[in-house]
Amino acid sequence: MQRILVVIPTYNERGNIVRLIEAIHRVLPEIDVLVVDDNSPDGTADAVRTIAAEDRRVALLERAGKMGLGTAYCHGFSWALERGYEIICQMDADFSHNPDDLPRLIAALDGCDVAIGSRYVSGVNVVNWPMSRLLLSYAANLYTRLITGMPVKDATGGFKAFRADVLRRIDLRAIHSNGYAFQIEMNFRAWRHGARIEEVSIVFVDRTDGVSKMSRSIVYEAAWIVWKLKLLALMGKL
Ligand SMILES: Nc1nc2c(ncn2[C@@H]2O[C@H](COP(=O)(O)OP(=O)(O)O)[C@@H](O)[C@H]2O)c(=O)[nH]1
Ligand SMILES: [Mg+2]
Repeated sequence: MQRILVVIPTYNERGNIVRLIEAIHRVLPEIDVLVVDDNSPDGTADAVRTIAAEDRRVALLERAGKMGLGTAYCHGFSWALERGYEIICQMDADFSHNPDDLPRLIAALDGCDVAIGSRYVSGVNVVNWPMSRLLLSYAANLYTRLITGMPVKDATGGFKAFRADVLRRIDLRAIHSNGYAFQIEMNFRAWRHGARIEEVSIVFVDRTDGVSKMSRSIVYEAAWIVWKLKLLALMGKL
């Protein structure tokens, strides 16, 4: 049995996180869960701490304040590597990513190094997003593919599974991006390191509890990161 960890970043997810951890363990009882919370004002960390005190499969990493999704993941990934996990998954706390899809994502790693839960591998599998947000996401992915040449249809999604080796090869301390840019950067760096990437079809459902932390600056950051990555690659620095 491989040691598997799911990393979940949280900011004000009190209405979701406990139910999500329970749902994950209903599907995969042997999996461990790490929540990386940025001192959420709604007390998300308190809720997780209560579970972690009784359940050895659950751990909490607390940071002093909202420092962004990307660095939260990098902290979580480093934590996982230090503890010898062999497979590291990532997912949002808001049920946009269905825990029932985790087994398929993990199973895909039998034939690849990074498994990406993909909304666009078979048509468009997004439920309850406003058309404007869907178009933005779809266009962002076209743009990313065009500029970087990376053969990934859903490069901005946040539901993924990595073999630990891939994360070990990536310099996590060099990553400063957040939001969509972070997802693109991780895929790009893994791809440049020769990782085999596979997309697994998933359905993404918009959150029903809590609010999105999506902002204009996250979009600008993603638009810029593809050029930065391409330039770094051309200069032989990636
Ligand atoms: N630790 C941490 N988690 C964050 C931060 N920003 C967003 N998240 C979490 O990242 C996940 C995705 O964020 P979300 O707002 O749902 O983005 P969206 O799905 O693109 O609208 C959720 O689990 C959030 O709680 C942050 O600054 N720090
Ligand atoms: Mg969300």
